[in-house]
Formats: sequence, structure tokens, C-alpha cells
Amino acid sequence: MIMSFRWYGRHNDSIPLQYIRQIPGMRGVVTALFDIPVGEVWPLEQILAVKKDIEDHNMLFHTIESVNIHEDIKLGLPSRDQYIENYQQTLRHLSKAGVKVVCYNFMPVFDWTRTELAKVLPDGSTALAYDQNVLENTDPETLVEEMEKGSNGFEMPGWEKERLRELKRLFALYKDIDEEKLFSHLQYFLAAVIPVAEECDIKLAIHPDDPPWSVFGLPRIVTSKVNLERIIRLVDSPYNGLTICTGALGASPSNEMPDIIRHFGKLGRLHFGHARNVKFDAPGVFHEATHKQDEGSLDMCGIMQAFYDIKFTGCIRPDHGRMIWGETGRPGYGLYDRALGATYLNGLWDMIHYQQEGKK
Ligand SMILES: [Mn+2]
Repeated sequence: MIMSFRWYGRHNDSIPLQYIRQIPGMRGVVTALFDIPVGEVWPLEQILAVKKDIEDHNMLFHTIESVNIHEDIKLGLPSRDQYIENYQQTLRHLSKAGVKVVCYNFMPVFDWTRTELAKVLPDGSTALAYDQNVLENTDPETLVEEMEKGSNGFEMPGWEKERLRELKRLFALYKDIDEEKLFSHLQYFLAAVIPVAEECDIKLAIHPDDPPWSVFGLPRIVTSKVNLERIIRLVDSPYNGLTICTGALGASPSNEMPDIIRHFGKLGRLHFGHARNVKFDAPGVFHEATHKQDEGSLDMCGIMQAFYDIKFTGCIRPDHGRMIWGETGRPGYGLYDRALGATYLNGLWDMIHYQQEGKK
């Protein structure tokens, strides 16, 4: 397992690589070229520059999060073919830089969705939160404005302004797209891209929808064990795999996270892990908790045990953290609480390893 940290790059992140390296046991940096508009080819020179920066800090450049999918691919528009070609070219460039895993998501219009970016918890820290009742009484434009207001001046991943400016047009285009159509658009994309991923030796790893149910009536398909099974069969190749994000999938209590990790791990389809805890407050209502077992609703010990048992060799990263100790930064992506999360996850891993193998 490669303990890793998400980083938004020199110009988009308040946290220097050196600080990330100082987190105990931190071995990898998960990043992307955030300045390249969705759908365009990532230039090789820019990829190599980021790789050098990370490796100069003695960390691994192994997994990319994310190469985002242009909306026209999700919509199945004729223009998708050009964007798919660009995606293939980006994969070729990434493979020249030695990248092994590429994460992506297939959520229409919105990436991960929250109704509150700074919910104050009893200890005075703040966390991201979601309330289905609030969402149902908000229109998409207002939600986008709220996200922007609460983002402390940082661009939120997946909430790129140029895409969100055309919300009305996008919603109209999705009017006739149901889950079945979205599955077929994913299949079309994978059929074109997986052979290139195989040539490049890059594993694709789809990220679950967050939360794993429909928002604003838009279809969502990366939501459950049954659907994940269907997705990996759309193109039956080990290169067509999964990111398991425990906080995203786990927001639905019916998703049994350790079981899902074991199942897809044994099939060789699990390529990237996001380990995060959430606390259920009511059906459809949750907030993000610390990574610690008893402070949220997920079985974090069982989750790390499952990753250990499948002999997981890819990157695992702490996911969103709270804001603590007066830190300001991109909501969910401060340094302090994620560093604590990584340390906690490493602690669980070390203990499991110690009990299994003894001192090494
Ligand atoms: Mn995630």
C-alpha cells in the first residue's frame, strides 16, 4: 500500500510538497493538471514537470486524480469522439511519465455534492455536510453560488466555473438521459479507451458517485455493489477498474464497505482507495467525521483490514478532512486533519501487519 496525499499543484494548493513529505509514512502524491480545461490533451512536458517536482520531494507519482470526462461523453453527443481521442492521447502521455492508475468519475453535471462546506461540529471544527432535505429545497444555481461563496477562494475540484456557467443548457440536455443511457455512454467510452489503457499499462479506476444517489433528478450509476459489478463487466479487462471511496459509497448505509473492498479486490479490479469516515445523522443526511473508528458510522478498522487482506499495493489516501486548529484552505483539503487521517490509517495498517507478520 502506498499512503498518498491529494495535492492541487504549485499554483492551486496552499500546502507545499515539503509539508506533505513531513507527514509520517507519506509516500505518494495524487494530483492532476488542474489548469487544463476538461476534454483537452494534457501536454507531456507539463506532466513531466509535475512528476519531477513530486519526485524531487522523494514521493511517488503513481496515481492521477482525476482525468475528468468531458460532459459530451457522458451525454453521448457526436462530439464525444474527439474528446475520447484526446483522452486516449492524455493516457499515452501519462504512461510516458510512468503513471500506473488514472481515477475518473462519471457523474452528470456535478462532481461530489454537499449542502454545507463548513458545518460547525461540537468541538468547534468544521466539516463538509449533506442534507437531502436542503438539497430538495435548493435550485442548482443557488447551490453552485453557495459552493463558490464557501470555497475560501479556491476552485473546488469538479466544480469548474466554465462548465457550471451553462447549467441550464446541461440540465436540458440530460432531460432524456436515464440510468440505462448513462450506462451505454460509459460503455462506449470504455470500449474506446480500455484498449489504449492496456497498451499504456495504466489502470482506469472509476470513482463512486458522491453521494451515491440521484441529485436534482440527474441519473447516477456508480452507486452500489451491483452497479460496480455491472461497470467492470462493460469491458471485461483488469484495466477497467475501480476507485473505492469509502466516504462516497459508504454514505449509503446499504453499501457494506469491507465486503465491497474484498469482493472487487479479489477480482483484481480495485486500483485506488479513498479512506474516509462519515457520520449518518438521519436518512439522506450525513456529515464528514474524523477518520477514527468510533467518531463516524463506518467501520474504518474493517476497511483497512480488508485492504490489507487483499494485499492492496496501490495508493490509499485520506480523503476530505475537517478544518481544525484555525487552518483556512480549500474545504475538505486542509493539511492538518488529513495528516491526522493518514497517520491514523497508517497506524491501523501497521497494527494489522504487526499482528500478522510480527516485527519487521
Ligand atoms: Mn473520494
